[in-house]
Amino acid sequence: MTEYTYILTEREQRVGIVILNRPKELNALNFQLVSELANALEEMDRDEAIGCIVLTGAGDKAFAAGADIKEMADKTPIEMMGAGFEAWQRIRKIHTPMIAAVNGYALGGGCELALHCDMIVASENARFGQPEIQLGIIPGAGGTQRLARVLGKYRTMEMVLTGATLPAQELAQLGLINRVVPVGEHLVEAVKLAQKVAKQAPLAARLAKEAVLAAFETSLEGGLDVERKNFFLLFSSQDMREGMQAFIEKRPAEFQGK
Ligand code: CO8
Repeated sequence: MTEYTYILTEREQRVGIVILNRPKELNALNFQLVSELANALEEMDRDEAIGCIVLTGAGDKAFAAGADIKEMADKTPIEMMGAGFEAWQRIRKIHTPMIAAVNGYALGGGCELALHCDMIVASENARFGQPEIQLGIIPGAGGTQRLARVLGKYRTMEMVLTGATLPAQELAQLGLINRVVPVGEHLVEAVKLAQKVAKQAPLAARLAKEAVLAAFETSLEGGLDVERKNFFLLFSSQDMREGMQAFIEKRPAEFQGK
């Protein structure tokens, strides 16, 4: 795997792990880090041996405390649109299911990065928030939209308009987090969950992700179309034959990703 400056990559069986690695700066997302992250995720996305990706932050204080404020402070809109934004678009297009393993702060772009993932496992000490308003800006990587779709208008308004952070337990009750686990166990638990996803038929997992995301990105009619097409498409896969044959023969399925 490629060497990066601000991230680390690892592999546990069929699970790819990406670690944001600027712990002294609370893993603040500078442009190079986000670009490296997009590269690493795309590399894993192309790798047939990886069935699920876990994204986490180095150190014990933060998943990521947001975009790098020191780097952004003198940027123009054009610079933000180019170097700043393009990599986020690439992260949004990753097909492999992704799980955020969150410890400590997930703020601003850090919260938005967790929201780009398909599931979130958080330590008891995790706090999520969109404090951009305190800097005179607003969330720029989907926070207003993705939070509103999960939490609804009123709670999202409070987070975005006051910059207040919320603890993992509260957000779990509101449906934003899959599991809250004891401090320090976020990565282990996220990898366990990822292993369960990674042993499924890979094509089905990718097309299932695409179909569920369509619920947030299109109308009901559009989402049902995606589901239907993906459902029929899977009947052309060898894994579908294998999955059903294995059931009939009462044995575990051996999926090949074909
Ligand atoms: N950017 C740059 N440096 C940071 C950031 C950040 N977001 N967060 C922390 N750091 C640095 C601090 O400056 C400090 O460095 P130094 O030791 O050199 O002074 C180091 O990390 C440790 O931080 P603190 O001393 O502040 O640690 P505390 O435990 O006292 O506080 C907090 C922790 C509360 C998390 C605090 O660091 C904080 O408020 N950070 C900023 C949070 C924030 O406002 N995030 C939103 C940023 S804006 C954003 O994310 C927009 C996303 C747009 C995405 C789309 C782009 C196209």
